[in-house]
Amino acid sequence: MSDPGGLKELQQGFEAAIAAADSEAALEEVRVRALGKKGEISQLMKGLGKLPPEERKARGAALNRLKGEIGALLGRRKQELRDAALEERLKTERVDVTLPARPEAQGAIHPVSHVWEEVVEIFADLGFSVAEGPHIETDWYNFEALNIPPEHPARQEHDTFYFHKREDGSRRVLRTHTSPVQIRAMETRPLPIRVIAPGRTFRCDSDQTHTPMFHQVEALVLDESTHMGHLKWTLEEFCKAFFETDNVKMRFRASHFPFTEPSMEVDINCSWQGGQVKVGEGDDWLEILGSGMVHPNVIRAGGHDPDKVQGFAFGIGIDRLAMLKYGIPDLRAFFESDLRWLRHYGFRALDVPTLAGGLSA
Ligand code: 2U9
Repeated sequence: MSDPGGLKELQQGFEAAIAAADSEAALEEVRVRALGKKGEISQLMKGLGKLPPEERKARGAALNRLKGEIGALLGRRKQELRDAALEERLKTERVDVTLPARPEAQGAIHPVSHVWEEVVEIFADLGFSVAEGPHIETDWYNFEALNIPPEHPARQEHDTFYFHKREDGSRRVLRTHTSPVQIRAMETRPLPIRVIAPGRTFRCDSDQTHTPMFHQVEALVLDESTHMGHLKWTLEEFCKAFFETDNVKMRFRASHFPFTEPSMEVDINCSWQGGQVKVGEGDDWLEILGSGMVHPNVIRAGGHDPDKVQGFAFGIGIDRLAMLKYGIPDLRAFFESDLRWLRHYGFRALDVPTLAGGLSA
């Protein structure tokens, strides 16, 4: 084939330069020299217009072919250089996945979060699902539906945080217990209902054993035939699993709550040695929760017929459970965000409680 205007030589020159380019930057220089706006091939193409028509066609076709071939070569070489660079990085940046975790990882899971997860794990195993609701509640969900009318003495005991009155005279509250969540579950879920509601609760109270924000888990079981035997069994299973002992003894004491009838407070046996409480041994008693059969008025408020359905409920303080299980003496330290405290009482991020792996392991 003829080589009008020495294109072959030009092509060979660029081919050599492409092959010799040992970095993407060097290759880019070659591309600019050949195909850039002022590059040699571009310049030749610009000169086509000055040629007589009979030469222009053949020359144009040859230049186009050259442009295509050089472009393809540049592309291939670019990929080669990239592959080689990646290969080099993979060789030098190898990670040894068997190395221990870096020592500077210092986060810790708060004991309340850990106990929260333990409790959820235990009740999930017993067939309960988790229900959630808003922290800001109406008077209806926080009080009225729970059989606590406006003048009821329990309103005082709840030390409620109130919001400003609205135009219609109503005022919202920060929920004083998680019970409104169960009312909402009764309104929306089909029977049988088996839910727990773990969450933050708020009361205007602060001393050695009370903080304005604290954590509760409450439970509700509702269907046509649930009775107090089911309640006792559920609580026994919970205590055995949570305190990781089969020996725990329970004592039910008659009590009073507006939302349950009959109502019982539950104590477990414990011993005190050197100021430390041990659950499941000894003859002392420790109150850990309140419970009862759901009051007919509450069943009605939740949209059900108390002549047809019945059930039980109970409430436990999560912060108190954490203190008992992990020997933490002062409740107020829970919410002071002191890193030294958290390092001492916190859990490692990978110690997720599971029943199979041991809850507190
Ligand atoms: C519905 C019906 C009944 C929830 C209950 C208790 C007893 C109770 C306290 C324990 C420790 C709160 O954190 S604590 O101070 N709770 O004693 N709670 S029965 O009863 C309900 C809730 C919702 C619809």
